[in-house]
Amino acid sequence: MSQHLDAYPELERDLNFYPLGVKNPTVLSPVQIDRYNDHGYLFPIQVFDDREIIEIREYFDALLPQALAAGWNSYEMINWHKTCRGVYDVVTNSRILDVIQDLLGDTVILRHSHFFVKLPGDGKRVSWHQDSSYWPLSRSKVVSAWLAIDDSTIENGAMQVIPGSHKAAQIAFHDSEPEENNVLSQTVRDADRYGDAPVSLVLKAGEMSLHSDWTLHGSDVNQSEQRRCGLAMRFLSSDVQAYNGWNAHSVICRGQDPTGHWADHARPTGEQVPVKDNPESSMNDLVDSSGVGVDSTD
Ligand SMILES: O=C(O)CCC(=O)C(=O)O
Repeated sequence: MSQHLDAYPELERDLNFYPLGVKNPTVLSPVQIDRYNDHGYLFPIQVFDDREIIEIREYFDALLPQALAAGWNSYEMINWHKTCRGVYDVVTNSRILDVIQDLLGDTVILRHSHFFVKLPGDGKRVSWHQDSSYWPLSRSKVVSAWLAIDDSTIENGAMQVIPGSHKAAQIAFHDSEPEENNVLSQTVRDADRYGDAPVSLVLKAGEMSLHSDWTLHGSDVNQSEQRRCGLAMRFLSSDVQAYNGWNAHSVICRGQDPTGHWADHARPTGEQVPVKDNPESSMNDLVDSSGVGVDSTD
């Protein structure tokens, strides 16, 4: 399979890495912000206490069977904040937003949300990749928060990152081979060439990690009997522009978008599982994901 350097050459995106951080952070320390910019990730960050995360997990335990019954697989629950009040309430939680605001500034926009649910025995991995490589956005200035809904361990396939890899910005990638069992569709080969030795982001339920959109990351197959559920939330500010309709699923969580470019979905009134074969809800969301179910260059 051939190697690619840019999934959207026609968009002429700004593919540089931009360090983030405000002058007077309120939650993160300046040292933590420097670490994020130097290493391309930060963890663990405590968000929910035991009681709170148990409540969130129970909510998710009830949502997952409904998703599967509606025909979604456990990696396809994308942008459900638009129709499920419980998901919306997590992605707009003020403790998460306080952290993100220390990196992005006063305007915080949730661009999309994505559950990555590794079920025991599902055999799926997430091959080494960079998020910006998939996304038709410019500038590349997105911070991802990954909230552990279950404990995330080495055995159940915790996410791994290559420290410092974000500084290279776009790295060449290949189309994933079927035998990789990749949830997504791009693979960066020999990932450890691009930074320090891989670090496993082992998290307790209720903690989250942050990673830059250029940080090389991935995760191995779940080898345990325990589910590994994480909710990835992608945040940006109004100085980022989306192409191909990727501005349609957002929530303006803090501040304002003077450009009027970003959608601002309201808090859902209840719990509505998206309909799988509805092009309005499903296909846009699939194309809007990190490449789930679409070709490598989507
Ligand atoms: O949950 C995983 O294993 C991978 C998540 C990921 O690729 C991401 O959040 O960008």
